[in-house]
Amino acid sequence: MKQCWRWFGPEDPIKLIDLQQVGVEGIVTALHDVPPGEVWTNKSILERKSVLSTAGYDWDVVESLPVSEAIKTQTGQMQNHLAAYKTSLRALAAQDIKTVCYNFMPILDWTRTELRAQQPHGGAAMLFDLIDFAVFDLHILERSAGVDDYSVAVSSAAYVRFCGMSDSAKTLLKKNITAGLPGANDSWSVEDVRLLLETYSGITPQRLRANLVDFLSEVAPVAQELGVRMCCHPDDPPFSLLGLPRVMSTSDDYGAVLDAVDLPANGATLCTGSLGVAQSFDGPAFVQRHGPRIHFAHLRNTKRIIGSLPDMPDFFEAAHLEGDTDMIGTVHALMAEQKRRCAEGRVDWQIPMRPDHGQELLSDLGGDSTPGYPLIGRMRGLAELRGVMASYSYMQNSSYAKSNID
Ligand code: DNO
Repeated sequence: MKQCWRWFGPEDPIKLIDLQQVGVEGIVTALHDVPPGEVWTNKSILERKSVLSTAGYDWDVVESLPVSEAIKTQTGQMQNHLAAYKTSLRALAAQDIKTVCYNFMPILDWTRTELRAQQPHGGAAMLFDLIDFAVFDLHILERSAGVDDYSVAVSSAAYVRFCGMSDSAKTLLKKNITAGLPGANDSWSVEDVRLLLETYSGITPQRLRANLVDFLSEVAPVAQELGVRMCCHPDDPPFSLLGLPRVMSTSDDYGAVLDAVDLPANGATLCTGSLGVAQSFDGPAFVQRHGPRIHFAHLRNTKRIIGSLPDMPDFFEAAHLEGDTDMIGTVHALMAEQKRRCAEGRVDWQIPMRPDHGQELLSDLGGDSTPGYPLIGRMRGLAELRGVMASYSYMQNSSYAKSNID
């Protein structure tokens, strides 16, 4: 797989040129300053491309070309936003940038309650705790329908925790949860979040899925013609929060959406960290089922916390080879998929991957990296994943392995 790295653009505290030392082969980035629904111009794409090429890199994957809320809810400026989306795809394809990731999560992108939870080894990791989340939902946001979404045990524990929380702890919790909102650097007020939630009243999961299929029916044929591979990122975490619908949480969700618009351009981003929070997730089986349509892989591991609820588990972001996901099996399955594509003569045989997220380790601690995206933690993740890939190739190709290793 092509060993890529997410870089947030010139504002990223990690310098592109340093990534050569990390062994990074390709870059995943986006024009984060362009609001969803607006066109990515040729000029801005070219500018970013030339910054990358000065450091010796191609722009391998766009993550993300965001889908606006108007498209997700089919309201307001939807038609203009769809037109802008297609224009941006054409501009990207004209620069030979052909892999485009997006997600269809309402309002929230990823959600965690702690961004830097101390780990026994001294580093820090992102974490989701349902009771903290319920404190935010029931007592900070005061969402009235929230009471129906939690068991009595969770609601009571949330009440007790809220009563014992200092004002600064409440502010930090709000900040951590809203870090996954669009434009996360702005400060979101509780009122802003309430207004956003209202835009989804009456949108059931069935309706949201239909809206996703409508979006793909419009856009995937254009992508197909341009040779662009679109790849939908799963819900993170893979269950409903704040009463919002979620429709890309399981392998079956992917099956339904990939079948509904049956074009190679309508593909998947396999994010093992997001999907892997669900107990039912089976990484190698996901690759076996959807392999030809996986255009991008986010390799990350999570560990469910023992004793938490099976359907809405607490979890933390584990080291890449240490969580609940069978990472080695998943990487092997992806490598086998590449081999299959080569045999088929597919030009896009190589799957771009990136070490998704990383724990904060050593000199990452106390630094200013984007939550989940520290240098050393991701470098450790990439090094471990590279080892798995290298040993797979070795076992496949070396004559020594063939004759001496069972
Ligand atoms: C979290 C990421 C997500 C993902 C987008 C894709 O760190 O995996 O933000 O990039 O949801 O659209």
